[in-house]
Amino acid sequence: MSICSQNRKIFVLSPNREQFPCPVFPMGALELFSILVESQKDAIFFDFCFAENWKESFSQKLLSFNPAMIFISIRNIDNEVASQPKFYLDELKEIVDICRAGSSAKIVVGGAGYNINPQEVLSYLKADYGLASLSKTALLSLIDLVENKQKDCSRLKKIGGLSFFSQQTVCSNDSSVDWSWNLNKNWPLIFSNIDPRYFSFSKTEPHPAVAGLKTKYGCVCQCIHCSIPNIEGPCIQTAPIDEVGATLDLLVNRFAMKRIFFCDNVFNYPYEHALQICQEISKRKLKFRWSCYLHPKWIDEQLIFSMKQAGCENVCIGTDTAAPVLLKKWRKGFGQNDLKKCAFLCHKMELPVFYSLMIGGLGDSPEFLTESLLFLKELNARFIWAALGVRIYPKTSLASSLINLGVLKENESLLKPRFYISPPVELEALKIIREFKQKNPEILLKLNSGIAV
Ligand code: B12
Ligand code: SF4
Repeated sequence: MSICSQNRKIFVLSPNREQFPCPVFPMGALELFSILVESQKDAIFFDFCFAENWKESFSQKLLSFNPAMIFISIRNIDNEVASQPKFYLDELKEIVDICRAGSSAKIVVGGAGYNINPQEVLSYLKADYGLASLSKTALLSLIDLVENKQKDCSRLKKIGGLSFFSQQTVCSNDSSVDWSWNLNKNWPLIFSNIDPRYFSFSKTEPHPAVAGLKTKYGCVCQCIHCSIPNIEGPCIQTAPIDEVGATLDLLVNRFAMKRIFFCDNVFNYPYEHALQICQEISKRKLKFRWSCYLHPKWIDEQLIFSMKQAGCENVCIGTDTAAPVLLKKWRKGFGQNDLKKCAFLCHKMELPVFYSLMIGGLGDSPEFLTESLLFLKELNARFIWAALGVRIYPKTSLASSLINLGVLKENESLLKPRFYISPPVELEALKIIREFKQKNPEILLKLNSGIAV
């Protein structure tokens, strides 16, 4: 067979069907798709989110397109809810099985969920390859090897961040991941391939669609439980301000988006970047409402004022705890004074704050939980979202501490969700929360567990 007549079609799949708390744009998968289209690849995109009878419709599409390679974007492994855990990889396994039954395509997995635990995800799904980043060089090298049917291990080992099977064990080029994210994206192509149902915002819907937009990758904080350094790498990379402005313009003026969530892990770091985004929104006179994750450390009156001016309607603070001992132990990078200053400025600018608590983390106690709740009350908090139990992620300080304490075994699998809840809190948490709610009915306190309080 001549090289020209080879099948070079590529399928890009976004299997995320989770609708809670809202359907989220398959941004990562579409970014991958757009890199392939720009590189002259014959690619098509399939989104499972709103697909009815997804198994049949996908099987049919697979047969008619007959791809040589299938890329699967894995956003979530599980829902991080201890009392009602959902594990998404079994459905993904079904998708892989359908791909195997209906084609001889090579299957490549990647995405945030994949990066949390690359080797285990690859083994579980029995895909052919996993890629830790969206490096164009790595992507195109892999496609080239597959298209030319090269199975040479030494060539596979040269592809940064690639995991693959060699003699039935997973080999990983972990040390050579290229963490340079594509910050200049082909947004018109990405957005024009998004299912219009993501855009159909309605106030009456319980979980309205909100456009997600990421303006930076990475996080400089080192919270002990967090998986982000494994997902996005060790450095902060920011998108150029005019690029962010032009994308927002497109979302607001061409796609009529009324609400946007900045998906950055921390919106206000680097501080200057956040400030410039607000100024860019105001300069372009873009009218939309938005929200973000705010870190209480890097704020001042000018930033909060500019955020409000630019249409910010509320901010989410991943407080986790407000007890000083735990703020330090969990390496939150801020203290009670930062929280106070942040609450004061947001209150002054009439910017509602959503606080989130992580109940039952390492060293938590009924006293610390009470201390946190009373401190948030002192800050005039009106919305508190509390997670009961902490999802233990691999390669985190929390996991290492739990191994040292004998709670986890060395090398114990954390692929299927494992949660930690410190024993004294487990017994008391609901009682403390119910009492607090009763005494403070003006505070909307919700638990992620689905348990009514
Ligand atoms: C913002 C955010 C939210 C927002 C989303 C707002 C919105 N409208 O978009 C909200 C608050 C709604 C949310 C909800 C949830 N989230 Co969330 N979220 C995030 C966050 C911080 C950013 C996600 C994002 O937008 N990324 C931007 C896009 C561009 O990146 P991406 O899709 O990951 O793709 C990149 C790469 O991964 C790669 N890539 C993607 N696909 C592929 C495929 C291949 C083959 C390759 C090579 C590369 C590749 O390319 C992209 C590079 O630009 C991440 C943490 C993080 N930093 O990733 C958590 C994260 C994804 N969320 C997580 C979870 C658990 C949830 C919820 C289940 C929580 C809950 N119980 O409600 C829900 C699920 C919602 C849903 N419908 O799926 C977890 C998933 C981990 C896990 N345990 O599975 C994460 C990783 C946070 C964490 N704990 O570490 N989330
Ligand atoms: S600030 Fe958020 S993203 Fe950064 S390490 Fe802490 S929990 Fe993770």
